[in-house]
Amino acid sequence: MIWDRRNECRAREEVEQLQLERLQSTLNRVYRNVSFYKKRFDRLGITPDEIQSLGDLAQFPLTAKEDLRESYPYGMFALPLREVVRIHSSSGVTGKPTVTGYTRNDLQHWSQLTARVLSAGGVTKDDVVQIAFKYGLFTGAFGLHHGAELIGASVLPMSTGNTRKQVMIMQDYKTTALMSTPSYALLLARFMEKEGIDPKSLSLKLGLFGAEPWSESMRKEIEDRLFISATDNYGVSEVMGPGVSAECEHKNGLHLYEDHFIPEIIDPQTLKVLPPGAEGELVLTTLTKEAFPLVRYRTRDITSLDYAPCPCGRTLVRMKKVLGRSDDIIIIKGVNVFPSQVESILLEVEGVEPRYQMIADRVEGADTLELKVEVNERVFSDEIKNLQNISTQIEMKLRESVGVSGKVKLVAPESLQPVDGRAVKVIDRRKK
Ligand code: DLL
Repeated sequence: MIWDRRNECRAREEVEQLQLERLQSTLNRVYRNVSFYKKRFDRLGITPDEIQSLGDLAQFPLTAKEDLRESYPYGMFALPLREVVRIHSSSGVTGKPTVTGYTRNDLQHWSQLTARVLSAGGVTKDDVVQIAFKYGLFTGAFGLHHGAELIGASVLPMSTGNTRKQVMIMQDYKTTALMSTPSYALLLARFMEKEGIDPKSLSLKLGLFGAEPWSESMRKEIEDRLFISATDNYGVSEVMGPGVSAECEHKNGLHLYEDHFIPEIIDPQTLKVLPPGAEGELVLTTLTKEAFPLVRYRTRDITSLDYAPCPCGRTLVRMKKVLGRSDDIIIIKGVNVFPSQVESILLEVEGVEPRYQMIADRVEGADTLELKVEVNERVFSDEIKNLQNISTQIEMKLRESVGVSGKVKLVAPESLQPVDGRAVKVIDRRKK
C-alpha cells in the first residue's frame, strides 16, 4: 500500500521543483541561524542565493560526522532549545555521540515518513506490530512507533532483549509484523528452533528490518526460517532516524523520500558527485527539518541511485540495498574486505550463525585478520574435531572467495554483544 500517494508518486519535474524551493529555503535558514554553515559558506565565498538549480548544490561544502562532534551538543541546531520538543542521539560507539533535535513539525513529518515505511512493508491498521528496537535515545523505536500509530496498527513497544518474552508476546498477542534489526530476527528464529517452537504456529507474516547492513542471502535465511516476507528500511539518526528510505513489495531498491531529502552519490576519495547508477557514498541534504537541518551530510554508506520507474507506482528514486559503510570496509594487505562478503560465506557453512566480528590488527608491521564467529547451540557442545573442521572451512572460503587469510575463532552462541541491538561487525585496532 502507498501511504502518501500525492507525495510518493509525483511527476519527476514536480519533485525537482519542490526540492529546489525547499533547498533554497533550507540553505537560507542554515546560513542565517547556524554559525558553522555561515563560516563555511563565507570561507568558500558562496551565498544561498547561488542555488538556481539542483546541480548547484555540488558547490556547497559537505558536512561530516566530525563537524557535528565539534558542535556537540547543540551547536548545529538552527533554532533555540525552547522550540525543540524531542532530542535523540547516536550511540557514540566510535566517539562522542551526535545529538539531534526535533520541533513539533519535525516530529509530524517524521511520523508521516515512517508511516510510509510501514505501508511500503505491507503494514495496515489491521496489523499488530512488535517493535523490538531499543526505546531510548536511539531513533529506531520512537521513530517507527509513531508511524505505526499513525497508520492505526496496534503497537507493542517491546524494545530490545529478553528473547523469551518477545516470543511469548508474539505467540499470545498474535503479532503479525516484527520491526527489528535483521540480526535480531535471526536470533529469534534460532531461539524458537532451540525451544521447539514452530514459527508457522505464530501469526507473524511481515518483517521490516533495518539499522544495519544485511545481504540478500540473509533476507532469504530470515524469510525461510520465520515464514515471513522481509523488507529493508534505512535511516540515519543525524538526518532524521528511520524514515529516509524503504523497500516496497518488489524488494528491488529502497524508495528514498525525495520530498524531504536530496540524495547525492559521491566518490569517497575525490568527493566529486558521481552520475546516476554509479556506486559511491550516499550524501543527504534535509529539506524540511527545522531544528537540525543538514547540508550534504556524508553518511559513509555505499550505495547507488536508480531513477527508473518502479512497478509499485512510486516515482521516488531507489537506492540500492546498503551492503556496507566505507568505514566498515577493512583493507587487509591491500585487499578490501566487506562485512557482507563474510556474512555470505557464513550463511553457506553448516553449524555457524552469520553473527561475527572482524578484528584487524597489525603485528610486526603486517596486517592480521581475526574472525570471531558464533556457532549454534548444537555445534557448541560438539567435539573439538568438528569445531576445527568448521574453522578450517571458513578460513578456506575466506581465502578463495575474498582473497584474504584470516584466523577464525569460534565463540559461544550469543557471546558477541550488540550495541543498541546492532551487531558490532568491525573492529580495526590499527587505527589506534
Ligand atoms: O540506525 C536509524 C534506523 C533505525 C534505521 C531503525 C532503520 C531502522 P543510526 O543509529 O544513526 O540510525 O545509524 C545509521 O546505520 O549510516 C547505516 O550505516 C546503518 N543503517 C541504517 N539502516 C540501514 C539499512 C539508524 N537498512 C547507520 N541497511 C547508517 C544498511 C543501515 N545499513
